[in-house]
Amino acid sequence: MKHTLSQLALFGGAPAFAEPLHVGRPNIGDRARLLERINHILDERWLTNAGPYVQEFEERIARMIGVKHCVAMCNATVALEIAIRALGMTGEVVVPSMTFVATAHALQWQQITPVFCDIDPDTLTLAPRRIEELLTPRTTGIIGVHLWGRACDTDAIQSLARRHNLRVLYDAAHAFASTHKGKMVGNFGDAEVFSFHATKFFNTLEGGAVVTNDDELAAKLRLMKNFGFAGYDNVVYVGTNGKMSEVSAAMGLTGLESLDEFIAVNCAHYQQYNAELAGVRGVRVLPYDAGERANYQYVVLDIDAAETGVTRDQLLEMLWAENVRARRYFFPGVHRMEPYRSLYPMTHRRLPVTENMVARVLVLPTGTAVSGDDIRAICQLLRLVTEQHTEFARTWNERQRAPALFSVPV
Ligand code: T4K
Repeated sequence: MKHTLSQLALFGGAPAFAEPLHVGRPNIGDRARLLERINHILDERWLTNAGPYVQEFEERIARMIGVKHCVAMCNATVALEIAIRALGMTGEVVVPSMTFVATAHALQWQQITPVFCDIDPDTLTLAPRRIEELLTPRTTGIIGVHLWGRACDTDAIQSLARRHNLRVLYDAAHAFASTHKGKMVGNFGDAEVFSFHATKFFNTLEGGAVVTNDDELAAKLRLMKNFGFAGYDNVVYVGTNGKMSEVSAAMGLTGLESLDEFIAVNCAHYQQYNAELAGVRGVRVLPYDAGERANYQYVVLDIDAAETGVTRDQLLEMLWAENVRARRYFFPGVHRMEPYRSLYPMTHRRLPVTENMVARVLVLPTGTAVSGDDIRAICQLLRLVTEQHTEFARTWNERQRAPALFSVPV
């Protein structure tokens, strides 16, 4: 535990952690059970192409979510691309900029214009009243992102979509196993996409899925993720290769057996962060809706620099020096990344809430690789710096004039 500013690694002290503490450290389920499944895959010599584990995985997910169809894929980015195409989205699609770049890339990759829409300051998801003013005759759909597991305003988006005859897809990469309005996420819009990437609280190494209650759409998705094959030698669509492998499905089936445990650990960590940071001025842990079931996979701080006396980026740099690899998801906003900032250079003008939030958020490590002691030490660092912010700022400025001991590789 550090109690004085001179102990900070930024100012010459030893880092609080000997090894880097990551935000996206994977949760690993029962290793013996996983290896047993992998051995079975090798024994059977059935490695991919809708093998038995993928089928079982899809059935398990569909049952758990309460949807008619789960189509497992190789990752969520390809799943988004395929869902966008299967839904017939073309022209322009409204999407938030406060998201991982993959949401917009999945559109641009298919020559569809992502029309960036601002977010609601409370939910940080698409602001429905901002969507309407962006609609043009070329608009064919809306992609909402359930950011950090908090669901979009699905009612407002649905009624807007109905009025304007638009398709609705949700990027639910962060919201697996969460509920919204008492229903499992996966049941909203025309379809929803999950990510099971290594950094998600539940992973299939790489992986993703599209879930839907639409039979016709599901059939199309299945064809499209398998080159458009409707049977041997019979291709009926232009398709791609979006298939999940058997090893990924084995990882998924094994992880599902520990899902409740992963969520319980995330929830305990989230509560500990909340308790330890209570009373730290200008630092707010973004809340989860207590009335819903959440996966608690992201611990996101909202830093009000006017209150803390230090900026989000100063806190980030301080933490990295201590070997805490906190992240600024999703700085600087997709609209400020290429190719979007060159293609649509004025977009930032209509995204004031997004522009404000990307400068304030800080995502902290959680998951089964993080301990209660780790969290206590991280919170103590934040408390120390914010309580002594005047002295911190003075030492920081002196350090700026001296050769840097450490800098965040951004
Ligand atoms: N939509 C949304 C809203 C998303 O957030 C994402 C992905 C997608 C769509 C697309 O889903 P996928 O196509 O990936 O299924 C990471 C993940 O790669 C990405 O999946 C995720 N969102 C995003 C939020 O985070 P990076 O560029 O930050 O990854 P990276 O390599 O910096 O890893 C993050 C941290 O995790 C590092 O501190 C290291 C640690 N890590 C990472 C890996 C891969 C580990 O400890 N072990 C590992 O195996 O994007």
